[in-house]
Amino acid sequence: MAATVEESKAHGGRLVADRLRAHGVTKLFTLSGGHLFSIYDGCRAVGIDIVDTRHEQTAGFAAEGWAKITRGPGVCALTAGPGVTNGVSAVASAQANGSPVVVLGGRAPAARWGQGSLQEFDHVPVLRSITKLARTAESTAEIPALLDEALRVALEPPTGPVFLDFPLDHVFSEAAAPTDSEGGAPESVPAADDAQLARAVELLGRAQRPVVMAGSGLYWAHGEAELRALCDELGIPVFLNGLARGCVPADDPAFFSRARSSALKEADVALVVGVPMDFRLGFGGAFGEETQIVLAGSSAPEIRHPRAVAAELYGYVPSTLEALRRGAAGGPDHAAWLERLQAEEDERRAGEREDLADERAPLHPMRIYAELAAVLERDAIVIGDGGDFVSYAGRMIESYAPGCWMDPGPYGCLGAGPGQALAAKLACPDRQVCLLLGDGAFGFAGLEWDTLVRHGVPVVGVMANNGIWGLEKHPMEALYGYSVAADLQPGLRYDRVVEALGGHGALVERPDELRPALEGAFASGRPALVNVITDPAVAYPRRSNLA
Ligand SMILES: Cc1ncc(C[n+]2csc(CCOP(=O)(O)OP(=O)(O)O)c2C)c(N)n1
Ligand SMILES: [Mg+2]
Repeated sequence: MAATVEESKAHGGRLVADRLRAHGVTKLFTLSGGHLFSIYDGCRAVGIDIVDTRHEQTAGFAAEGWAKITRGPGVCALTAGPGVTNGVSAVASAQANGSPVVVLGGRAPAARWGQGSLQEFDHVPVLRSITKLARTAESTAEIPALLDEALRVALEPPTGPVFLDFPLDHVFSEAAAPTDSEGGAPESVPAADDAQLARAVELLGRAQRPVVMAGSGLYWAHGEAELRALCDELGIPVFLNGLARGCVPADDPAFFSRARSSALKEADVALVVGVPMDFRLGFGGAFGEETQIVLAGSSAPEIRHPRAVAAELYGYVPSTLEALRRGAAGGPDHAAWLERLQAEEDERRAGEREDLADERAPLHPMRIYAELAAVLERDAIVIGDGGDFVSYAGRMIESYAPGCWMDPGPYGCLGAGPGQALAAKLACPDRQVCLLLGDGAFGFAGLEWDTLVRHGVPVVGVMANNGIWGLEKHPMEALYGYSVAADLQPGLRYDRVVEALGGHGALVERPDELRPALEGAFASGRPALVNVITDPAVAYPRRSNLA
């Protein structure tokens, strides 16, 4: 007797959840809305955890945090209209960071489109400019294929966010469920061009003063082992920014940070891996005029080169780096160059000691980093959300493994921290997750301590509470001699806010109170905030604020 396979049917939300599950998704970050109910029902049925936040921006930033920590897709579901528009900053941030975030939107019913349904808004034109793909499901039946395509596109280099929305009528209706359960893998990345590679090998092999500058693209391409081998074996000093921090551990002999500006200026050859020549590299001006630039990445940068480059290596980054290591071996000795940079590195670090030991009350923000260094474990995940306080963190926090440092990235959106911390701790429950916060930054998403409490996620927040929007107040005063819109309430008890939300709070007014407060916060096993009152007179020494 011939077997007849009875086609199974499922509602649109279940079809969404099935495809997410097939691609290994285990968490859905969201804030409730009726347009999403069938997606929740589907997730519940297939065992995807639903993590609900207090604002859609946090659901978006949590999805991005998940993507950053796991290097897999981070998924959020935002309800129709205001839910989606509330998530827009997080999506723009994911776009700037190359984070493979999958945003699922509710949508007013297709059958009544244009007649003014509740929360009717055409998201796609808004989202198209900040995603790799933005589409509306035109029927229930096309949902599985649409999900597969979206996930593939998000993960293909250059990785980045995608958006799908689901009209209420389609997502609540039924269609045939595909029988296969395979998640479609992204296409494999081709190798870099041979001629360009030969040119790069020749340049690097002859370089007297080479440097490597690597950024987020290295991390997304899983190139850390090959980068480290290249730098260690060839004796090339390496500087890291963005998500590349930790890809070469801070105690590796090739790792440098303080000597960056002179190293990049004096380098004869700079290998620039997975980082655009944007404002962080002075639009290319961070390198010397004579520096020959070799660009490497999974794909060509989206912004045009601000200066001429000597070779361009676009393709599978690990094999590019390995080919460079093999090809450029046996070149000039770089010992003198490394020594010269090490001397500068040591001198600059010595210059920080005074601030690290500063005894003032309210505290110098640098003192917080001295105490934190003693409390943080080697694999702690540290997240920055704020202005000056986070600039100090960028300098002072050492990362020893990939994915240990998160900040908003070049889009610089305050309020990203709590969502990223929520996701990081859910992804890595056994590791410390420390959220460094400005008092200003707290205002954007501070209520998410409720989310952390409800979901039992013991993130430890450490706030530098200077009572001002420090990164704006000091520059405005320098420019105009006065400042407006730059003051907050001094000494505000944000720790009590966190206590009221069900977390652990501590107030620190003097340096000697800090260490026990930090230890107590980590030991509490609860979402915590250590509210450190810091000196508003201290401004981060920076050259430029906006460029
Ligand atoms: C969403 C958003 N709004 C405004 C800004 C501009 N901005 C950048 S840093 C900063 C000050 C942050 O103050 P705080 O978090 O208290 O840190 P501090 O500089 O005082 O250490 C502001 C307002 C921004 N980057 N993002
Ligand atoms: Mg502040």
